[in-house]
Amino acid sequence: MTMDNAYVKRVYNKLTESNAHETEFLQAVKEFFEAIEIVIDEDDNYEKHAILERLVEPERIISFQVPWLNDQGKIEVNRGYRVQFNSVNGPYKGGIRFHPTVTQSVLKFLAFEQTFKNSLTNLPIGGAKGGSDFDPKGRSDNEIMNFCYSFMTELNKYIGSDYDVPSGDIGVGKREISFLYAMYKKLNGPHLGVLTGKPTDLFGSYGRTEATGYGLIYFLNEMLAVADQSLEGKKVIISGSGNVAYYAARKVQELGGIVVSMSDSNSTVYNTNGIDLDQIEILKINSANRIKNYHTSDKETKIEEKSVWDIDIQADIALPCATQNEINEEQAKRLMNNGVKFVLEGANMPSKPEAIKVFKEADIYFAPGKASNAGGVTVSALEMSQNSMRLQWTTDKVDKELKIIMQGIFEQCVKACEDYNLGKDFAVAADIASFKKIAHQMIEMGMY
Ligand code: NDP
Ligand code: 2IT
Repeated sequence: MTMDNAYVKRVYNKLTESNAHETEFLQAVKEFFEAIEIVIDEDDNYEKHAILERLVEPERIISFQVPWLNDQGKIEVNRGYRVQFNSVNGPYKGGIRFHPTVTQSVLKFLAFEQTFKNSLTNLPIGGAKGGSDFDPKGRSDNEIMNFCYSFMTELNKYIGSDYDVPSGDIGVGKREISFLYAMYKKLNGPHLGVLTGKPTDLFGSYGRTEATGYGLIYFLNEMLAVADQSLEGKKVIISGSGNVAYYAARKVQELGGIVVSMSDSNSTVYNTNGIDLDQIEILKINSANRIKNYHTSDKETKIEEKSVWDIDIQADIALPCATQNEINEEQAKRLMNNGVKFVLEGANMPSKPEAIKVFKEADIYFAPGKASNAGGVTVSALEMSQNSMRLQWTTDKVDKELKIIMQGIFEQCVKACEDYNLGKDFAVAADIASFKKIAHQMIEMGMY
């Protein structure tokens, strides 16, 4: 795709000048602008109301120092951020990531995408993301606690249960959310809804931990149905072995699919007859454990110190669930050669633009993260509702709501495909459907 519309081109060129080093952010905006150009062409009101200029500028970025004490009694210092990108659709909402690759550019791309993802859920949540370049790997519980307390000592000034509600992302699960929540409470008194993804005994929502992975598979089910197929007997490549990957894998298996691979940043375990998810669970419980320690006596199970995308595995479906830009052009071609017909993004922006081009040329089914991984933030928003109502729904009720919302997102994509003659280009469809909603809200509110 190209950028032909003069307004779109002008805003993008200006953005590249003012954000020259923010490569991930520019990548996300470029992909989005190319997709929505067709809508901008239809109506000059978007330009009149400066919609694009306002959409690419975060409403606020908070950047702060995080000093903390390690187990050797030494002070370490990291950088913390919260990017409050867009509140048109409600209170800022989005995860917190702890990973050494976190930069302002990464968080801006994630918060930008979150704005549109959250709009697709039809729940009242705006877009945000936060995090730190802190590396939790190899740190003790005590160090994690010290870090989280210090992070929240500063962040607490800028968030609130009706204002900005963080949750988890890479490197941030229930343990970290509990520590963050504890410090928020200490400083501000009890505010149940200020973080989501809490453990259920702290009134987190049942089903939040599983939600992103399960939601991804509910979305997959809708896609398979359109193609007159089902998960039964399908071979599924999954990357990553964290929160999203693991629960996606469990749901695949529950619905009769065969998980043929999982990975971490060092290694991949694979077997075309299926891998043992109980082994992955054991590795997950001890976070210091790695895929290379996967225990098996099955001669056909192989473990290699390679990315899953660099290994030839015959499969029907691929679910990238690790991190951004994990699939390049060559790796996308390998997937096509190995028979993959469905690629659904569990991670945020895991496919490079060149990889997406390969998928589109091969005319396979492709679902962009902002549609297919929206299950996590969906149940986060349901956790906000439950906390406001001072009650807790059953797992079953949450799961039913999640399914309905994932189906709703799928239908919005199908409708945009029909309205704009997009074939099955769900990547463009998700951008168009969410853009039109947010732009309309902005125009209704005037300059906002
Ligand atoms: P976790 O921290 O639970 O797991 C991350 C997994 O991805 C680990 O297996 C990790 O391996 C691997 N990984 C991380 N970084 C890299 C890298 N640079 N190269 C290769 N592998 C890597 O995170 P989540 O499962 O929560 O998140 C995974 C993806 O899903 C992210 O893109 C996140 O933004 C997205 N997402 C998460 C949601 C949630 O609710 N948690 C909701 C929607 C999207 P290792 O242990 O070796 O680092
Ligand atoms: O990328 C995402 O959607 C998340 N990490 C979940 C955000 C949330 O607020 O639950």
